[in-house]
Amino acid sequence: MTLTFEFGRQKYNIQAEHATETSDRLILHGAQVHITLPVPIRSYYRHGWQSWSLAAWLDVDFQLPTQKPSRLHPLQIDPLYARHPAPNGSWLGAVRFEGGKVLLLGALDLDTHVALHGQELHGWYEIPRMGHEAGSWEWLVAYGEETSVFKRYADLLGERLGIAPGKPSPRVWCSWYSLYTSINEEVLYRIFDELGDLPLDVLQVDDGWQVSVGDWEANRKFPSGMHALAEKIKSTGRQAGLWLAPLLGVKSSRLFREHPDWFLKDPDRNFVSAGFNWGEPVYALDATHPAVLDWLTDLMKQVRAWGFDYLKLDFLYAGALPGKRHVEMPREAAYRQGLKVMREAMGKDAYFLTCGALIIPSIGLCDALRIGPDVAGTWESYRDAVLLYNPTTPGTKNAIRTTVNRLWLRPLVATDPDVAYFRSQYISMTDEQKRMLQDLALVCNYKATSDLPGWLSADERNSLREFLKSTYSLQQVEPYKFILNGRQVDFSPAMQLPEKPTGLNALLGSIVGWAGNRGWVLKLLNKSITQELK
Ligand code: 9PG
Repeated sequence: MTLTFEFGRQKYNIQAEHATETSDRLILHGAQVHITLPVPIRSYYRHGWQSWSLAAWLDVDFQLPTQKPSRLHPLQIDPLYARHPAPNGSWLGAVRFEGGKVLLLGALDLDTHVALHGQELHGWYEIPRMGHEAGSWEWLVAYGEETSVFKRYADLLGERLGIAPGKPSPRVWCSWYSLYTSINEEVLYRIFDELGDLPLDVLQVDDGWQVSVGDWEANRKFPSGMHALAEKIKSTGRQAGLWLAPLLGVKSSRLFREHPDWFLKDPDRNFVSAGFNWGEPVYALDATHPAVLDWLTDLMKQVRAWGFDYLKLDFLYAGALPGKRHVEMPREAAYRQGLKVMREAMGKDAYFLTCGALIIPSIGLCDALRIGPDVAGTWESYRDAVLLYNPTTPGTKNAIRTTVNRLWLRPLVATDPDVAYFRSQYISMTDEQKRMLQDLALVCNYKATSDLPGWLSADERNSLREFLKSTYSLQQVEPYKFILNGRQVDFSPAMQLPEKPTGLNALLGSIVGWAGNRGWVLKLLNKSITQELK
């Protein structure tokens, strides 16, 4: 039915099954809702599906490109909507009018999507739930200042999904953004010693320790084993952290060879692609399969028994890819069930960081959530920003843009902006750019670095120490501007989006996009990334 509501002295026509209104909020009910916007809009807030997907305010005439190469879609966006013709996003959407006021349409449950069709916001539940009464499909409509509108949405999400227990955010050293997969026992043990008395709480071993993606055992580079690795970390007075991608498997893994039936397939019985990484295609476990849930439980218990108390579970989007599941259920509900099982198995006292993770469906189950793409030693790359105009690839500008546009999640979960850099070696960012990333860590209250002690000058080591020790007062003055300890911090320089290439760049972009779909090219790129800083 069509209902009429007034916001900012304008009448809005809304189609929904019904609505309930209180003084500060309007809740719509319906598997499909439509809001006709009576005044011109200036920009649209699109909210990406998983950690690395773009969250940003887009000018109304800005067309987000279909990302290239398409083989990497699962790593960057919700692949189901990769070619959706209208501006769209997961769970919520918002518009900003001339004058600055914002109207937000936000789902209060999973498996939901919002798109903007001209002057109409459309929200829908992907699969009307079995066993759900019509009318329990809920949406918040909120109008007003941007920060207050998003706060109202966060509050309601917290009521429904729960909020993180609010453990103090640990200060983390993570091996990825210096060593990438080139880690080994000897190198790490030396670094752990060299970190000396820097005020760090967790030393987290990232990708590179495992036999294979799917086979989560120490590889030959860790002859003393995982228990010894955790012990070594703990002997320095810190907690041991470990990275895993528990919902992924590559075909060359023992896991895949022994249990191909555990992997997600499409209705034509082909394995569903979870993207391409580590030089090969990657596939997704079906987290509705009881044997998979048992296996995940055992894996989490094993990692805890080795002595790791901080778990960075990565590439989690794999648990929600479209496909035909062992138990038929909406894909994000399946994701949440998988996450819940892993959380229970690791125990509440473990610190649980989700990464490559669906944003809203992770709320209430983890302690911290990565809310942007990976940072890198570069601000942006010619290939990704100019040729491919891709806003989701690893790079500091992309990371800051999406992270800042997701700061409204702070009341719900610890928000991880990825690591900050203090080194000047093996990096091509200006001091201002490095500073922006450090400031973002303070705004997020999540401090991490990957810098190797041997790469830091005495001054840089001192700056890192001060950063780790610092306490601060924070005041938000505009969506992208803060006062941090009396100093103004402005993230606007990271907000601009890559532009559509023209001329030669457009031609080169098509070639690179095409080439990027060939496995051998991606394999070469993967190699160059991991060898970049050796
Ligand atoms: C380890 C890394 C680090 C990092 C994670 C994740 O191909 N990709 O698009 C792609 C995106 C992110 C990514 C790797 C590949 O990084 O965010 O912190 O743990 O995995 O492999």
